[in-house]
Amino acid sequence: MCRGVLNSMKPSQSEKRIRSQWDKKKIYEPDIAKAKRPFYNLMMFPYPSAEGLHIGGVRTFTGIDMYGRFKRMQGYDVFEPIGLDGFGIHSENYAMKIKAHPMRLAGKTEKRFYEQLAVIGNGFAWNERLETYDPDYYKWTQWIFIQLYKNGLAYRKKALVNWCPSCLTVLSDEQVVSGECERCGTAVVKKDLEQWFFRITKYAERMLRNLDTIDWSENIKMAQRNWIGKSDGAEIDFKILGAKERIRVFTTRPDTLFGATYMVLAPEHPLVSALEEKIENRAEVSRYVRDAKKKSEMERTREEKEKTGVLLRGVKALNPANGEGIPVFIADYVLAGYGTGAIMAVPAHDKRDFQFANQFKLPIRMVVCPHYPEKTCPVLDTAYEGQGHLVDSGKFNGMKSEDAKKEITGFVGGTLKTTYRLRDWLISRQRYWGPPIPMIHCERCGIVPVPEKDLPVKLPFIKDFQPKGKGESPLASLKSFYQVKCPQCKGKARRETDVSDTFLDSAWYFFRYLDIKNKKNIFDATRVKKWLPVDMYIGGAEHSVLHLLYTRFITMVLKDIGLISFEEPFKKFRAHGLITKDGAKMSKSKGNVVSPDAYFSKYGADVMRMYLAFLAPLSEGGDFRDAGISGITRFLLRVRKLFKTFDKNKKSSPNLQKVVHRSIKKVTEDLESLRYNTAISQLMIFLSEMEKSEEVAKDNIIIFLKLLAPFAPFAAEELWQKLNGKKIVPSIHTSEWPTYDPRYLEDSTYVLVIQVNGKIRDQVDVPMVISQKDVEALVETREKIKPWIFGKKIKKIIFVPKKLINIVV
Ligand code: ANZ
Ligand code: ZN
Repeated sequence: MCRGVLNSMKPSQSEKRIRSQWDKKKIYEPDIAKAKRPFYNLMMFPYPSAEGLHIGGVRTFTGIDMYGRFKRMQGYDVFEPIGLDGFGIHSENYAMKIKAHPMRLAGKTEKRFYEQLAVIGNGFAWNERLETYDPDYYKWTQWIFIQLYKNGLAYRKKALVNWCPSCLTVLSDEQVVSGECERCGTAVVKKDLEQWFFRITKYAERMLRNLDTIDWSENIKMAQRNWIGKSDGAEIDFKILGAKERIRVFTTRPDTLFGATYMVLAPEHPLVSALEEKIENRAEVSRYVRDAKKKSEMERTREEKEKTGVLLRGVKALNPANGEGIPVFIADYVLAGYGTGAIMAVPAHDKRDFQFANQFKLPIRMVVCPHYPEKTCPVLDTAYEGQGHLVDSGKFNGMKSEDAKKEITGFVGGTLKTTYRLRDWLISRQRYWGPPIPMIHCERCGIVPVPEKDLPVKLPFIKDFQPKGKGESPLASLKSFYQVKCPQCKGKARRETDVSDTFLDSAWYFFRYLDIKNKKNIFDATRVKKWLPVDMYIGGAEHSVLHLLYTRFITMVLKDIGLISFEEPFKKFRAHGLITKDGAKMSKSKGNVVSPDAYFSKYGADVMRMYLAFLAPLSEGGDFRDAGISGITRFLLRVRKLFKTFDKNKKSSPNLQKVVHRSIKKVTEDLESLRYNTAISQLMIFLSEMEKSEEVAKDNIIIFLKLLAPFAPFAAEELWQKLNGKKIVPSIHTSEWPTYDPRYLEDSTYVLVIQVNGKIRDQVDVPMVISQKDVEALVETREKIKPWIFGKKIKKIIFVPKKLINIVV
């Protein structure tokens, strides 16, 4: 009986045929200039390696596509572009690993990537493809660099920077995860180098404030808030006995100043060398400074870590509140790059200081008491970090600690100050595979940007592209590249040889998708105005700081220089979950990475898309098990079987209305909230109900296919076309999304309880919508009720719809 039901073709073959129909009709290419209801549906920029896609990546791609298809059927002009982020250390390291050249490898990777993506059934706007290593693209990445420079947002500075000893390049703070290189996992060390930075800190407050205005996953917003790390406090100067220098500290607790019993400088603090004359134990101090530089920030600030430090013998500071002389240490738990790089230590009220003071036998003086005015404060066995009233603080005794912040700061001539944890974006990389930074160093004119007419500065092919580890890019050994004339004075000059961080490439790509062929401008302003900000953005939570922060920054800069009128790039952002394999994390070292190709060719895109969506809501991960796939395969076979057997002449069937409208509601709502798994469950219920029914009609099938279309776009299209016989009809994917009628959603009857004087005497099935008058008439006819009310005077009738009626006699 199943003959003819099973499609004899391999699924991937019939899918291919349908794909070429779609391409011909261009249903996924919106008219970018003229679209009426634009909807920008975007997945985070992928950076594939030549090994190809990971099944988790495919789940996200198809996941965002389900949303896009849904929106398209709701009448939007959906734009779902695709391209690739191919520059950067990730691709370069992979090239080195397989002993290939990144420039050659890029072509292979690209081809394979697009081939893999072609079969997953996404409604990509293929015509707008872009790759970050294409000179037509990075010309504008370089142009952005120059705009930042011209607006005082790109500068060079010598600083202690993160250095990955394995990638042989500097990294930005964001690329150091738990003290390790985000790309290769090697522990990062500090190096003193002159580098290019972007002044992202100027935007700290705006980036923080705007978070309240965008619809993003809450955990992602939180990660951004923490990373920006706003803190309100004060800067206070401490005199040094017998020296003109002062130690400036940043503190969030100026109210505890009377309890500052010692001070700490970061080992890298400039005062350490400025005070050299006074320091009696110089050898010990320089040894400690040297060791500290080798440690990562993470290592230095770990809370449970035994504190280390060295007393600066011969140096004494004065506590400005009480004039007390206090010792000064260097210790690596104080970081050079935060606040002022120096602290006043208050061991009674700061855990780190408490631990240090105990180890070094320093006085611990409680100055904020939670038990005020009872004078007996307990002996502390840990720091008390909360609020209270001041004690042991001279004329401030008894003041609330919150109020004392401002008072004490004023008393010692300090200034209230807000500090951010965020630091400027280190943008230069001593590597090969990236856009050359478009700057020229001239001995006479200083730094001169490459004139716009000379862009792009093309990345030359260099056979020996390996990083050298000397703090220089391989481009620094190519004379024909770096030897240039100064654009201003025409004198001898040297081209910058560092390349920019790959996160700059991916910080603006969604602008260019709208206008990839534009030779004159970075993009056309009217197109950008029409389509941006992005309506729906989906990507990995691991980029919650890195990519999303940089993108927001670049967008704000583009606004400030007058190119666009908005400053947040993504209206809505949702993070997706991660896929495991048989319960374990998928990783190359475990050898359990699922490559999508074999699966897509064996089962077809419809089955794989649905299987991946069925695992869990998109925001959550799921476990990939081969055994689970057959359930979906069977489901789609049952759909085809039903399609063969239903009565095509039957127009509609009232008995199925309830499940039809319930399904429309459920699938619509679940698609909107990316809970594809439960949408698919509802489709399964819908199908079973139709299988049980004798009277499936054409209308039911139409709605079912439409609801199925985002998930299984090929089967839906094929059956939709068949349904219309020989007639060629527009694609199901541009047909209208069905709407439900709420009347069908409720149960049609309920059990009404009948009481007399509050006692239950009877119950009866009544229609869901029944008036009180009808209920009263009905009750009078009930045999069980008659005796209770017969001949009595009815005083009151209480009717609670959908529940009960109580007759008071
Ligand atoms: C005195 C004090 C007393 C502090 C007290 C805290 C509690 P957040 O909130 O993260 O901004 N600090 C300042 N600069 C530092 C640096 N470069 N490295 C390490 N620690 C530093 O933290 C601000 C607090 O962290 C500052 O306030 C300072 O310690 C410390 F009862 O000053 B506090
Ligand atoms: Zn010059």
